[in-house]
Amino acid sequence: MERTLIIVKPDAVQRGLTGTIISRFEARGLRIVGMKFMQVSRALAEKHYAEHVGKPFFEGLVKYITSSPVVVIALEGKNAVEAARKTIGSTKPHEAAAGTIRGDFALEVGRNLVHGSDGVESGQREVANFFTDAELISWPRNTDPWIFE
Ligand code: DAT
Ligand code: MG
Repeated sequence: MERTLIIVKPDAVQRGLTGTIISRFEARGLRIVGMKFMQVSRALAEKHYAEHVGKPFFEGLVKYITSSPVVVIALEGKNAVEAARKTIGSTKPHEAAAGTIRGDFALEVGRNLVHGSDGVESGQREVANFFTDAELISWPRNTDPWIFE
């Protein structure tokens, strides 16, 4: 089973969209294996967004993600990475399809509400950046046979 890191970003928490966003992933069938409310430090933000160091939007991105608390969630499931990305929608919310989180609730790239890992390797790496092993729980969910074949 793949794992992906979801971050309910500061704008989503401030706007009271945390529950709405979590419910989209829950309803999709992805299984929560870790979740916490936290303030992202500058060091963790720089590690998480290392691939964007040097880009013109990097400083704004770090400021945004560290500006206010977030909710981080580790999700598990078959094809969890791609499924979560599709539920989130395009990076630029004005281009995101209606029905996606960004397409329904956001307009600007710098206020795009939610992060989702972009690959199987980055999913593993990002979950490990935000959660200790003890904070991740593998559990058999009673509905799994009705969601996974
Ligand atoms: P995503 O968050 O969809 O995975 P990404 O990894 O390419 O997108 O970029 C990370 C974040 O950086 C993205 O959520 C918003 C910001 N960002 C990306 N491209 C940008 C751009 N061209 N201008 C401003 N911010 C940008
Ligand atoms: Mg990305």
